[in-house]
Amino acid sequence: MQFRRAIVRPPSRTFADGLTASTLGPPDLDKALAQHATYCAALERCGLTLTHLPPDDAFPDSTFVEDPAILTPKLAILTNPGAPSRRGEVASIAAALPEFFERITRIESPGTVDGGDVCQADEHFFIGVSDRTNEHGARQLAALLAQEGFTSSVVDIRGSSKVLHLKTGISYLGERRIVAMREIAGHPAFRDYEVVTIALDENYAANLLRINDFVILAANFPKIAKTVADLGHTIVPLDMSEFRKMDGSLSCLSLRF
Ligand code: CIR
Repeated sequence: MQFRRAIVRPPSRTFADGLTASTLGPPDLDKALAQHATYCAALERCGLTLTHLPPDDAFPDSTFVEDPAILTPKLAILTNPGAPSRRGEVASIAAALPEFFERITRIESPGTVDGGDVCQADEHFFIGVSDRTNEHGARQLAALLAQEGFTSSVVDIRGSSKVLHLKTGISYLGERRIVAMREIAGHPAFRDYEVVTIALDENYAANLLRINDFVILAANFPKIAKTVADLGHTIVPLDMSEFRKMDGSLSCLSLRF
């Protein structure tokens, strides 16, 4: 998959009021802004042209722009986020998309979907059913993707306490390889793929970003960094400490297309 663009939005002054189950303490906004700027520079290094949306104090989690939309080459799908406090984030993402997409549709209630539950692996999409994405939403999304020529399969992660979204626990590395936390690595949906299992003490690094010729990885996870480098990838490590405090990871911070 080649990506050319991404949409990003920096954390706002209300960032620390967002949803989180983490026990790592409150985030430092200045540090988060610096980490976000470094993240944007890394996307540019991977060859992407960025669209910067302004920070939005009304929505503390709005820096996690991945969740309100799912982008395919021809169709943009606005989601209906599972957390009520995040539903209002969809409007400003919707306003940013017509510049790039002729066809835009949406997930309708009672279906809910968070973009973080949707993992694209070339022509196939894994759709996580989670505390945020319900079965109704997953079915709507699968039908929309099928119309675009994509296959999909559902991965139910509701029993996985450590996994907020499917992509908290897996990433697609390209070349039919999936990186996965141990607790979901054996899921039958992945049986036709090579699965690289993350060491338990590196679970946070399961969310990585393959962008064109690069792999962006959370910094300080040496085992997965070595594995990915040994597979021939050029690694871009990024300090994600402040976003991790708000249950955020690398993929959440951009919409890539
Ligand atoms: C939330 O709980 O919704 C945010 N604090 C974190 C969202 C992370 N997004 C993602 O994994 N795609």
